Amino acid sequence: MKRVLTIQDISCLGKCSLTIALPVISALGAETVILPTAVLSTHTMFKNFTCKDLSDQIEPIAAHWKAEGVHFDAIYTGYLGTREQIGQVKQLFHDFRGEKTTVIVDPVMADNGKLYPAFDMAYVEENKTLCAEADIVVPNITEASLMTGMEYRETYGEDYIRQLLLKTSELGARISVITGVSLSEGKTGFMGYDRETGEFKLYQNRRINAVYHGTGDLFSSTFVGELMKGLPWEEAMRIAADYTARTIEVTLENPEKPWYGVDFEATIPELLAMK
Ligand code: PXL
Repeated sequence: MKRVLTIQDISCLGKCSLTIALPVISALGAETVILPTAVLSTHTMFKNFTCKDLSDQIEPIAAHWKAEGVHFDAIYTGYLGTREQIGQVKQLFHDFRGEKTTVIVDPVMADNGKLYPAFDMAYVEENKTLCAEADIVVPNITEASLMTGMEYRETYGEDYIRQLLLKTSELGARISVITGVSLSEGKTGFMGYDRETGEFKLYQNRRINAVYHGTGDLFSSTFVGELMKGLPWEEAMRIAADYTARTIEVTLENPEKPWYGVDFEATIPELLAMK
């Protein structure tokens, strides 16, 4: 069985980061080892959330795993708390990266043109150095524009996304994928670039007009789970895009009108059947 290490916060209530990565990657059939970087009462879109940083646990946990000789097929990072923690995560990459380990970095820090409340430009700079260590990076347009210094645009064409991808790939990862790319009315998806082959891959499916928290984490976690099944990256991404769109659709139909996260629990059976 493939074994994935995922490093991100645990927001106890809120359906994002580890509370998405653990069930989704496990459901897709890979053992999911978690390293919680902080415990929050909720994600940071709630008011008055509590946060306990767990940075001081990272090194002892890693030391124990090293002593146990643990191997990971993939290491996937999402929301991290501080610049110092990014440094610790880079050390983990060095400690646990085997020849066949795929490192996936989702540089979670911003969306819709804005940084999340906890972050500043110094954090962006540090995240660039994390992306440099990855095999695959999956920023959204806001994160890619912040990291490359390119202007953030709400309306754009394929040329802008290609430029953003080329600049993102200069950070160092072999594969760069920009998520939330909408190249025509009513469509959204991703565009990716493989630096070794020079190929661009574009996928667009239906766009559902709703914004929910945690959909980036759902997308990345599904991507990692599908990748571990042995799919080529663009196929794994396509399923992640289809599954995320379907889950948003189902969430919109919920009469309880959830606002803080999506009903991925309801769509996991569909995910398992997706090809
Ligand atoms: O979904 C990204 C995310 C993860 N973790 C925490 C967050 C967010 C987005 O705001 O606040 C704590």
